[in-house]
Amino acid sequence: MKIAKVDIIPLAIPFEFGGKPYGFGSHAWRSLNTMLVRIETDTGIVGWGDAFAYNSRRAIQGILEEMVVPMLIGEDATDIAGLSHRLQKNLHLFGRYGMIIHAISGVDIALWDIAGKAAGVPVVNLLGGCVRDDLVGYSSLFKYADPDLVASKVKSSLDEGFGLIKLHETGVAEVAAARKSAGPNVPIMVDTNCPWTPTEAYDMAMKFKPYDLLWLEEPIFPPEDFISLAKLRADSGVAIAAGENACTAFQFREMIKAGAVTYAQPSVSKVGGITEFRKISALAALNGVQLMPHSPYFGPGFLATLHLTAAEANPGYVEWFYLDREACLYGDSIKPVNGRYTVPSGPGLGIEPDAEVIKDYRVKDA
Ligand code: SMN
Ligand code: MG
Repeated sequence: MKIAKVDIIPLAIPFEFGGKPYGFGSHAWRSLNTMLVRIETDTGIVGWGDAFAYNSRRAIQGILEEMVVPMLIGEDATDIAGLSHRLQKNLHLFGRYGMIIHAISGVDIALWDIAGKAAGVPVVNLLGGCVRDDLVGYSSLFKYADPDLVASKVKSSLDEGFGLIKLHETGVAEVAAARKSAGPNVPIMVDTNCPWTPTEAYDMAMKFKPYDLLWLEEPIFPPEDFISLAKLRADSGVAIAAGENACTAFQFREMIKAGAVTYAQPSVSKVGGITEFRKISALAALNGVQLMPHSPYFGPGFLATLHLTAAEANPGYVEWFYLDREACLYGDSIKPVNGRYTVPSGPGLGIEPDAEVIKDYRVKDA
């Protein structure tokens, strides 16, 4: 079964979150960028993947179209590990940790979708797991930098049935407001996106202590300063989560070896796809580290995360980005019910993307 055709399809789906727009990169995020990778085989099977693209749409599209796709045509679609290895090896000069691996992630996810479809089973079955309906989700709030808004989003998340909440805040007042709104028993996580020096991070970890966080996420810049993260974790006694900015199992090996994390957060659309994610899963299990997948996505990468998590002996909590999207590739079918997800049971990733949504939200300038 050979790869016959590859299409790179950029989507931008507007969203609302009820706060002041912000984002990493050159402009505030007002739409969810999804870089779809559609791979078709010579037997007519179509697989879908996506590469991380939130504020890097044109760059990731360029990498895929100019550097990756030409290497795929005519390759054996069933040789997923081999292909991933060859792409990584051939492109290593252009950066091991970043957009090259994000691009390869999209290809890898699509190939796993094809593998499941060729076998007639959901990807979770290929990974040794089962279709299930009890994966626990958490509500991942956007950044509001406003205690009242944070309190109200915590409340609406709980009203919708979520049992755990993650904030994207750096202020003590916002964290305090969330705890007050949630009450003492709801686990709260705080994601800071790498703002602080090690000393500042320690100071903030101490200030957050009274609010009893399940984890503090990415408190230190740069994210690969695993030694400082490990020291913070040991000195503060606070559980640390990180990993969404790490790529490949090799970087997770360093992170885990350093003792940097209580929770490792591989992002399937960034780490190198399902192939690398599985290696990270094994590494984490061998070292007593709990996986907590990073998945603020609504495309194939999100489905891949459900399949991967359902194949874990101790599944982590699956992130649900708490915002209102104008449309979704999979309609409402992936939305958690009472804070829980069902793993799609169809072959491959289990659900096909909606052709109308692709037509309506395809970026025309690309
Ligand atoms: C995050 C990162 C990138 C895009 C959206 C959200 C955030 C998370 O760090 O963990 O959800
Ligand atoms: Mg994060």
